[in-house]
Amino acid sequence: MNHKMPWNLAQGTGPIMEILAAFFVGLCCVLLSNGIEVEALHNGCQNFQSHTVMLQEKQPYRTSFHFQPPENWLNGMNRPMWYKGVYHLFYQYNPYGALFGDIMIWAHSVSHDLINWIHLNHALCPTEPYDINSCWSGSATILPGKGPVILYTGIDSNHRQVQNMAVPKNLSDPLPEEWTKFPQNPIMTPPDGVEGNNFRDPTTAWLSPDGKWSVIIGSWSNNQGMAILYRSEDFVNWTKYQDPLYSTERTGMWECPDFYPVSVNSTNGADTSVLGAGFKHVMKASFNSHDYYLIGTYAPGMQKYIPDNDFTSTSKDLRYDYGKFYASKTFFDIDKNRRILWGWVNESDSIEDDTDKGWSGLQSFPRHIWLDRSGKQLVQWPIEEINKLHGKKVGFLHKKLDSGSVFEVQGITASQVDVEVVFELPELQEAEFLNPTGVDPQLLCTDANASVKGKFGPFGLLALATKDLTEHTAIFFRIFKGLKGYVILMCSDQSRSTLRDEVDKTTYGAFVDIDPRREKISLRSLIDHSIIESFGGEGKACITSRVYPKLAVHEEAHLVIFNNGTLSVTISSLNAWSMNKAQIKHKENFIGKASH
Ligand code: DQQ
Repeated sequence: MNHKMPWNLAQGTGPIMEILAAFFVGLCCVLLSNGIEVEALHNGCQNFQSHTVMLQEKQPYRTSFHFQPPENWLNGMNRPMWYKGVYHLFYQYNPYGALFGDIMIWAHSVSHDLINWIHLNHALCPTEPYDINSCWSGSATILPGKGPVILYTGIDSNHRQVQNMAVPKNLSDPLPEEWTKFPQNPIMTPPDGVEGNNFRDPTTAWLSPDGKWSVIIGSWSNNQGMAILYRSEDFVNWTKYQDPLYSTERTGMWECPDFYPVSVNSTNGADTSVLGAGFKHVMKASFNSHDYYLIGTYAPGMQKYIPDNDFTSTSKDLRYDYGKFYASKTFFDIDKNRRILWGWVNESDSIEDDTDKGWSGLQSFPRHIWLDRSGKQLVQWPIEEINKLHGKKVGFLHKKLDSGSVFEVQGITASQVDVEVVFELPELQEAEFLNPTGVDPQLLCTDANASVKGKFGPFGLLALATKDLTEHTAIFFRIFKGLKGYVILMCSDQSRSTLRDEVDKTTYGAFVDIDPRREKISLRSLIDHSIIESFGGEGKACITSRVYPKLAVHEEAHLVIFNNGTLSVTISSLNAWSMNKAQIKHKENFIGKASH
């Protein structure tokens, strides 16, 4: 059924942009001139304000430079965007408590630099039959020459997942804080064969060469995870395409899909609609608690995505992060010509402790993401703006780490630090043999934790460690000779991260696709009180963990380098920066610098 538009189309026909112009202008005018004041003047979020909790001063697990709301539960991201000189972060939020809630809303924060943030009023809250039971995830699309449109999943009065649309109430506002829901919502309802609880999380839309917009919705149907494709000429009336853009029997239900081009020969990003020989396409899906991705080719003529390699349901499948990282989204930062990835990093603590501390969930540090030169995987690296928070630096070059050595990196605030260490391995040929075929790196790291001696490794960092090392999180490498070259194993071992028992201490692991004969074995870790984000091989493998030391907090935390292998390794360089605290405040502190 075609939605009846409550406004006249712009004079002089054609095409899409005029229809869209009419949508924006018309929607605001109709709503305002019709005097639907509740809709026009409020977004209903005034009824969903949090009961402000005074969090205990100096909580040991609050972060200093990772984004988190002042209190309560945060989960998966809604697509971030850059608009009129300001970065916008929308996220899933329970305004009423520290656990996932029956009523979820879109919270909204803004930033000039992706580091310091201002919390604005909530953007979308359940008010209408089509979203009365929650406003779940979705994405923003910036319509060229027009402005942002949000597509989001509403949980309707029948508890069905439906897709809805919203636009800024005031398009001239450089910080669109109030969002107006489209009166004809929902614009998509679960199609035949798709259950009402398996139809969610619209992506940013892209414009195809035939002039139509496309968007995908995460789903599960006929035992297949899938990206259901919808197409539209006017961004208002959407038609389901006969086949999904991609589907597979080797995954669960797809949450928060993401689909975007990556350049084959540069680290630059590209707008979601970009096509051409110089680009591959990434398809990402969140399922089974992890964010998996494929690299492949998008054939817009056939409306098909053709991955270079399919999912396998094994540990060989590519993941953004091999630790705790879920429901992520990317966006194209047109200002700096890069694509940025953010993920939700959930707690590993007990429900009782989450409730007591009054909050749950963080955003990862924003990561610049691009296609590796090999074309086989993505690479991620903390955005350069992190330098703004760098405080005192310590560093050294060429230090030999004999077997059994342990030494402290002194002079930094070890509970909030950015550290990068590069290792050299003399006598590489001495490495033990490992046939990696069919080996799950996480199991390998679990079976041989940091206390188990090898030849080359374990060596690496002990983060958030007590002086006597009773508590520590070990992020380390083991190097093996493989069938063809070398095998680099990277582990994050949480088993001794805290003396507390009730915490999930799962160990994580990944193989890092580097050749130590030619490439550096490097490890960078962003350590921030209860989160450690680690980047191995200059961002080829990432592992994020949540840890809750009992003793190694604030000034009692230490950063230590260790080598528990029988062979010595050399640190070719180490640099560590104490991190300053990011400013994350409420909106009265925002000094608008947005451009019009
Ligand atoms: N969380 C949202 C859903 C999404 C899931 C609800 C991802 O839209 O599928 O808060 O964590």
